[in-house]
Amino acid sequence: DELAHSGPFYYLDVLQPDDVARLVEEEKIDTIFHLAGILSARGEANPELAWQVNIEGLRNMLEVCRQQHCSLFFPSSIAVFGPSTPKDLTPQFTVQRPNTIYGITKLAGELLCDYYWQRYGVDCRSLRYPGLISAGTRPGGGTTDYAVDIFYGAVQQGSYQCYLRADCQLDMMYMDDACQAAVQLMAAKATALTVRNGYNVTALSLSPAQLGQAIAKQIPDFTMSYQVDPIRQAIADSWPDQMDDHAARQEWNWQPHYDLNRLVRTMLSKIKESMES
Ligand code: VAH
Repeated sequence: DELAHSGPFYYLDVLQPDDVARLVEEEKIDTIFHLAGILSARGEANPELAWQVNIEGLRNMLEVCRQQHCSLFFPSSIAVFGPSTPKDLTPQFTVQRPNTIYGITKLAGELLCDYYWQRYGVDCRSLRYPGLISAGTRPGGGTTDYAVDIFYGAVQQGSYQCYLRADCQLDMMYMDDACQAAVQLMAAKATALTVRNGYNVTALSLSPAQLGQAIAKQIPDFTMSYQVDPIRQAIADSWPDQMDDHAARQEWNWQPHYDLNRLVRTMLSKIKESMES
């Protein structure tokens, strides 16, 4: 509701480029943060939809940006890496053979953005996000969603049953850091950037057990149990344990501000607040 009343608000379908182009012209948009996408677990359940929204939707945005000289922010993901990618300190440039339709669409999206930059000079910029943790909206269809749902379980039931293994290490980031990184990247001098397909960015490398222990420090009676979902576990196992994001830190001063304890305290207080209102 807050977002809807924070400025002009329109419903758009990213698969209807003419509507997008008309709005860009009417509202004199100069930068598009293109966040519409089908996430990993939901994509595996509906690959056709994931391809349509994630690729056709992106291509439509790139065409609008090319024709109307807008800049484009494209959210890539750790999902662009696959089982053959080095898992520890995953390099900025390395093997990318994702085996999920979501990862394939994000990798193709990165290459499409790079192409529009090289071929047409469209100012495309992108971040390879880790799992994002936010109290603003409930997650939908991601593999890293456990890292959000666990907080609701902790506040509402004092317990959480996790669908990933206790030791499943994944990169994570609090949403405020994710938004800050996107705005900072789009504000950076173009001459400072050497990467146009997607910067590695991360804040925390976390397992469900580590997250549960940090929550238990704030809610002593909190308990965790595990019921592994083989589909989402297989997706998570194909992703890095921890990315190397030194390129982002060096080229445009990326720096997370939420460590694990601050993230846990903030999430618990925001969720308790939303329950009371
Ligand atoms: C997902 N949260 O789980 C998304 C993300 C790092 C994964 O792209 O699908």
